[in-house]
Amino acid sequence: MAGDLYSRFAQSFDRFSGKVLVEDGARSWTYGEIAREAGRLAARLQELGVTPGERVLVQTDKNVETLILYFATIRAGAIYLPLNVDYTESELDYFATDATPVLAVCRDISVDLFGRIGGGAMQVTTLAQLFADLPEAEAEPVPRAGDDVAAILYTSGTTGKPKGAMLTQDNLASNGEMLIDFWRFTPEDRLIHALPIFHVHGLFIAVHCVLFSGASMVFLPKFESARVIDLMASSTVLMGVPTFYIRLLGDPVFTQESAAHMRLFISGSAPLSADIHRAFEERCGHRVLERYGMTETGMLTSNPYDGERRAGYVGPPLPGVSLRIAEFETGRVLPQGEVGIVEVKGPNVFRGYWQMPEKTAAEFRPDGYFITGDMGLIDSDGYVQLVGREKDLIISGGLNVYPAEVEALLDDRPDVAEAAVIGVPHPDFGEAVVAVVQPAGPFDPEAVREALRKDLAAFKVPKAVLTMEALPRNTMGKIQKKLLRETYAGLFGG
Ligand code: MLC
Ligand code: AMP
Repeated sequence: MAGDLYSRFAQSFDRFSGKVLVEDGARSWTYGEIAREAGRLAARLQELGVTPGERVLVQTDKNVETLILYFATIRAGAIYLPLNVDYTESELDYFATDATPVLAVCRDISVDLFGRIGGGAMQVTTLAQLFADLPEAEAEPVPRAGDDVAAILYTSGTTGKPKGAMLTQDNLASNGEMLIDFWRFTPEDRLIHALPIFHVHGLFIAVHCVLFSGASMVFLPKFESARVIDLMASSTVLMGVPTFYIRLLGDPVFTQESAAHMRLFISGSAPLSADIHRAFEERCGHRVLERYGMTETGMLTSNPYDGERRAGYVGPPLPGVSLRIAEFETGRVLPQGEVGIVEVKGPNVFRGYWQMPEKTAAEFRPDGYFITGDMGLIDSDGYVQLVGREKDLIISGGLNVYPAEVEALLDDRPDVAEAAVIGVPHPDFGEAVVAVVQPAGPFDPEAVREALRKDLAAFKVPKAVLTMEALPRNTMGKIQKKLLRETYAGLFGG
């Protein structure tokens, strides 16, 4: 197995040197050009004191320079730490303080903010500054061991603060290598890249499938259905979250003809409803290939390329992934067909949470299986069906929101006696974040939403804040979130 991630990058950079790797609206870059820029940028990172194992924090817009920065960071042997551009100052301060990066690369408008956070210990720069007068001489790739950390991606938790998932060189290299075979990527492919590049899906899954196979991609700043439909005539693959497919179906311009040149539509990061799956096939003749993964593990299961792509199922475990269903409380492995917690093991499973050995230990079974927090079953054909989550988590448009984080901010307010944050069905985002509040006096829901915006990224801010005289509780005094979810299921039209 590849082991060292940059060696795997370099293999493609050399082999496909003259071929286009990426294009945006303005220009295209060949594999060779990207490799050369990554080599020069790695030299710049070294000039700035970035040494192997140091963290490079990145909060920039989606563009090709950021992609080169990712390659350069790996080439320099450092750890890439990408962050959602939506994060607020308090969220960023936590990440910077926890990860102690040596360098932060941010947008021009955030330079002052970055100077204030993380104890002021890191150097702060922008893409423009980094790329100005790059050294001519490229840095030599720094060799790394397979279990050295290549990237840290923060995921929140049901309790407490976000945790930095440490993904190793081999986690990323092995998952990418397996996927290009499984999904049949070739140098003839052209991927429509409309996902953000601060998550596993857009950064590792999409980019590595293209890079490892010698394919090319069109980098879009964000998903816009009209642009995506336009590009289908000259592209072959779209990778996205269910909201992409919902929005394509909402666009009457999208027809069988629009999709005639495409070979594959992949969906993941959130459940794709069987209805959307069927409606998509009816509209354009393609059966979406749904797969399942996590930040901590990369890709875990996938519907088959050739066999039956079953609506409402995430498919069998991918090659190299061991997946079992167990009883959550005891870890007892359950027989086929029974619903339990999904547990996984394989070369794709992360090394642990950054500086949180206890939290890491709590999420692995003694025999090394990682407890995903997802509930599911394996059917008689070996297909995995996810039926819910043990973890209290809302997935909105493919982005995770942990109710506990929003509830903590609400509960701190003097006008709130108690709050429960739930996910309710939403026609565009799949699930939407909703807060149900028991007020402690005069209460203005819009003012509350505005206040939350200061501390929370926009996607975490409840789309609705509702009030109740008293939150429903069970006999143990616990808030009955299930009942709340049922009560408000029709809030956004079901
Ligand atoms: C944006 N908003 C969202 C949102 N995205 N709200 C809830 N959920 C979301 N996902 C906010 C905006 O800030 C704005 O708020 C309002 O909602 C309307 O935004 P929009 O213009 O409609 O959103 P848009 O920019 O079009 O983005 C929607 C989206 C995007 C679905 C295209 O969120 C997206 O690309 N999601 C993909 C996320 C992803 O890559 N997940 C993979 C995680 S990895 P306001 O208040 O300003 O109006 C993983 C592992 C795996 O899960 O298995 O893949
Ligand atoms: P993240 O922490 O962003 O990596 O989110 C991972 C979670 O997304 C998983 O634990 C699942 O709950 C969910 N997820 C990913 N893919 C799918 C899918 N195809 N269907 C249902 N849930 C999914």
